Amino acid sequence: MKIEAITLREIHMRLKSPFETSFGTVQDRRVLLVEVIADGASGWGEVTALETPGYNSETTDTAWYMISEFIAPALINQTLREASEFPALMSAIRGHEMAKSGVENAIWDAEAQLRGISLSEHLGGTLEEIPTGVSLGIRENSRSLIKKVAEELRDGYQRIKLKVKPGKDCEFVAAVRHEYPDIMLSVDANSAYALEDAKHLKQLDEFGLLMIEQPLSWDDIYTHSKLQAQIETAICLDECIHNTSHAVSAIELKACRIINIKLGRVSGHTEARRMQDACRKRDIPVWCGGMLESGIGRAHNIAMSTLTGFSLPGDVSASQRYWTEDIIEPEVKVTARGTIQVPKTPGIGYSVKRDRVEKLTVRRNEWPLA
Ligand code: OSB
Ligand code: MG
Repeated sequence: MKIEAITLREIHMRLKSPFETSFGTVQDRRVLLVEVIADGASGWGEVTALETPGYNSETTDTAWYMISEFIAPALINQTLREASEFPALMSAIRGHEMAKSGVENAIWDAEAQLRGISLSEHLGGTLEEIPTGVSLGIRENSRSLIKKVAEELRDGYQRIKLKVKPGKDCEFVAAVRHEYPDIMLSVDANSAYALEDAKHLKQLDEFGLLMIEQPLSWDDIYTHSKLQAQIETAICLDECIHNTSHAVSAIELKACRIINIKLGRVSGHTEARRMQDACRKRDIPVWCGGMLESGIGRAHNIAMSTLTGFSLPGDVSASQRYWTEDIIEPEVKVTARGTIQVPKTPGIGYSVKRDRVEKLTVRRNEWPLA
């Protein structure tokens, strides 16, 4: 596969409503899209970095810089035997997983199209529909949260995840659990607590949560092992896990019992596939996390979620939950039983609305350089 052209663009999209986490609130998304032309096929990828470095150290602007200065120049005109060779080609560039992932995933899309198969099949996925859940931002009070949970359950979602932070945690969880004693429920703290909060977090044990996601520091696996020893609720790691070696370390340290895999955080499909396999062999369930993606990132998440390690519902929900109009067609829809049907057409299986992308574009870089 010869990499003949690369286009990097920034598009602006406004979320239907603000999304609040323990590290801040986002509504106006600055999303980077990558289009790669390989042997004449056009593949698309999305960089899932946020606008600010509150989730991880990358941002829209650091990814723009890394792709423009290092990743695209190292890739253009190269010939790859397979998309899975991309990480080796980028091994001289440390970190910047989300920047790399946006580019690598575009190559996977192009490669699946060249083979005439869906990206899901190309990755080795087997599920024809994937179970899905939702992630609910922090709310003003538990009454409005319960109302939101009711809507999502009505739409069929199989698992509800509540964002929490100190001062907006146990009381909110207790209220939702009281209203819905039997739903699959979890919480996500995005690193808002410290080990000293162990006693406080232990109060969550009585609510029968599926998991508590990333309670402690974004870059500290070891301290999570100390917390996991003190609470019954399963810890799920998100922010801490950037590659399979991190995942194996966390499992062996007993720092978590579940892992969230995000394509961007782990640098793309090649590493995500390796990670889910390593977790499956160790009986650690994984699920697909979300980063408020546009349809392109969402389509990649759906394809990845068809791999056998993904045994829990992910944060992959309908386009309409986020956007008044998505940039792909058809938009991502969720069935009444809380699943997404996996497309069977070649590549990511959704078509990119080029006109709409063009309208939303605020800047662009192209290779080969003119
Ligand atoms: O921690 O999973 C997270 C959104 C932005 C940053 C981090 C996270 C999230 C979500 C939303 O939980 C997932 C989604 O619906 O895309
Ligand atoms: Mg998370």
